[in-house]
Amino acid sequence: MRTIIYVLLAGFLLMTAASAGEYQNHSLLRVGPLSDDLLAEFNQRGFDVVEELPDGVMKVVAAAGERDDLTAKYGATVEIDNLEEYYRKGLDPSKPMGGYRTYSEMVAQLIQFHEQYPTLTHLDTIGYSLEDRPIVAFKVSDNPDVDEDEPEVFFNGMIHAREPMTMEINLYTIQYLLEAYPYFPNVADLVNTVEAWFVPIINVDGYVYNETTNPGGGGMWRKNRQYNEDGSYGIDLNRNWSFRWGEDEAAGWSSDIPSSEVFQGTGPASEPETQVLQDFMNAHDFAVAINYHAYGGYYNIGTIMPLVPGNPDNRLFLPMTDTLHALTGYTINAYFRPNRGCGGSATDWMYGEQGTKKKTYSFLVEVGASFWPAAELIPDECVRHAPVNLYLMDHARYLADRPSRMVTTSFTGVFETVSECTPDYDRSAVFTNAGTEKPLRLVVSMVDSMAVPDWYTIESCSVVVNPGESVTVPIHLSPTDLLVFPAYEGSRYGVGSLRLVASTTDAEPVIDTMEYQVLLYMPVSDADGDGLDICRDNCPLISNVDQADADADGVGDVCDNCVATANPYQEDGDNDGWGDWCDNCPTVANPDQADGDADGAADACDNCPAVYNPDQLDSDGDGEGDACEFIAGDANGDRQVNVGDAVYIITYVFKGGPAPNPQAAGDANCDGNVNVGDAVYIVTFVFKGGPEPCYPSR
Ligand SMILES: [Ca+2]
Ligand SMILES: [Ca+2]
Ligand SMILES: [Ca+2]
Ligand SMILES: [Ca+2]
Ligand SMILES: [Zn+2]
Repeated sequence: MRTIIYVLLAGFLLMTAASAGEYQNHSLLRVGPLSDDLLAEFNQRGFDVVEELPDGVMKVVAAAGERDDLTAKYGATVEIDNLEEYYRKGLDPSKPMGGYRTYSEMVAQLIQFHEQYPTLTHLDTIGYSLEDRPIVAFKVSDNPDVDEDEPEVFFNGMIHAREPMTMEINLYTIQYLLEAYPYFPNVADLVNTVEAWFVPIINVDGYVYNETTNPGGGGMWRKNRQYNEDGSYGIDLNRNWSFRWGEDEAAGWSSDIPSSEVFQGTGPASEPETQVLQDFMNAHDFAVAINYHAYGGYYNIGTIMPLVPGNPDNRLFLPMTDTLHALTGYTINAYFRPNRGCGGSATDWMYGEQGTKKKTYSFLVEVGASFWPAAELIPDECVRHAPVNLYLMDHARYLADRPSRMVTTSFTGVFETVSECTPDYDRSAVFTNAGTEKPLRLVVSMVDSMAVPDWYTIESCSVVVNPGESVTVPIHLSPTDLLVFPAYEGSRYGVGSLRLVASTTDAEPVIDTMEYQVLLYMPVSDADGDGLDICRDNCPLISNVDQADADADGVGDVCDNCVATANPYQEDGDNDGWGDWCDNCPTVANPDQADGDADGAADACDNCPAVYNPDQLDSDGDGEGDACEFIAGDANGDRQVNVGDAVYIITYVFKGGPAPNPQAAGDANCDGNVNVGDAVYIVTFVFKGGPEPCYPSR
């Protein structure tokens, strides 16, 4: 497999130029508000609306072929004429793709991960694009070559070719899981009990096209590279899936006009990329999926099915969206474009298609604020989304046995955030058996991974609830022994779950069981295993049983960046590991704190690092200390050469007076020593017209 990929990659590097096609740039236009008639026509035409402002104004990313239509028919004004140029200017010109990985580099990275972690990873070509490039999927789990009976989660990016940050987020999460595995038991537990699959780039042809037309990054091609019958190129792969394909065409979210940025294709799953992904998901049992897009800063849980009033799955979606919002601050667009569906979208197919596979609780996220943010922003963006991916993996464990159909009941009461170090937690949950004809048995229990014996007490943990009746379940939780994984590295918070199960009391199959997830934010318990829970540990991630804190600033010595100086906030402006309050050079990173001449001025800050000059005098203000700019013969350092220097030398040599500083300043005749000869030389210079000190040797 590996060899095949290498060979294929080599081939593509040669192929790309030939497959480029006619290149056209994209523009950002401002449209509207439009009259109802014009809006209907606009929707029918199908444009890529990237932003909708409250007053009916829309921002549209348009291909060159659409621009004239938009300005002539809909009165659009051009905000950014050449988006490719606009984005390229924000990228580092010295780096290919502005610092984002290319398709080939992405594959090479996955190969490298696999070589480094063969027992935790599996690399698979799940199919081929229109132009015959491998669509590569990557699995992270224990026993990676076996399809174990474990919940599966699907992550992907770049179904749209101009959203490279989404590939980077996929790669970062893979890397995090693999690197954290040996160190964080909770991450290891996730990897061992869940099968995480990643397809960092779905639309490989589109991205390679952008690599070809805009090798410095900023390429704005979105669709795949299908040649359409009207001579245009490309089908929007996120309108081509076979759930409600083309159904909302008139509403404008997808289009049957080939040149449109949201062209749905000639039929459901007409494109090889779509077929590959649908086949892949049908062959697996993904409980949860998240589809990464850029940009916007929000989640979208599908446009047609979820969260329609009365959908019993709302109670499963809502706590998940609450958590996503809590982890990133992104908003939830449950009703994005209420009057327009998103026919043929991946997110809708994943959840809505329940015949060829079980339903997948699927999310779309629009990350960041740009198609091509500067590459320096990649790490922050990746770190922002990793906790979401970990959470979804964790949560998939409770959805793996999801029922294929739901009965109508309701459950209220314990959805909330618990603040840091809350000592105890008393809440109640109300369960109502509404709309069913059967008595239900309500069982409240911890999910398996949380089964710490004295973690909670629950009364009435198994009760029968008749149709139309409600019961109140008191719940007492103590955070002392919570077993949760940190929301992010070093976080004091974690995400835990409580499962309440209502099942029928007769012998019906388990398929009529209902499960409820209750998400609790709790302080992580003794993360470093030193026996002190996190609310009390003065160094929560490093084991320190003695809790020593010499300067009593609340930060344990093993964590303290100024062990002997009270600095509770641990400021470290130059980020060199030494707190500002004890850093011997707080403005320049100098982790070694070296001070070679032992004058108290660290070498990194010293204006004369090889000469002892605690006063750091710099009379001419040129940054070089006076001690380094000495005048030959100026033994006493008063910036003049006169008889006083001769006296100074005599005093030094014969009477144990202070040495010239630097020594060389006293060496008036430049013979390498300071002795009486230097005093004589100075006297001869001052009174008898002798040569200048060190003249002519310097
Ligand atoms: Ca500790
Ligand atoms: Ca301190
Ligand atoms: Ca410092
Ligand atoms: Ca010095
Ligand atoms: Zn997208």
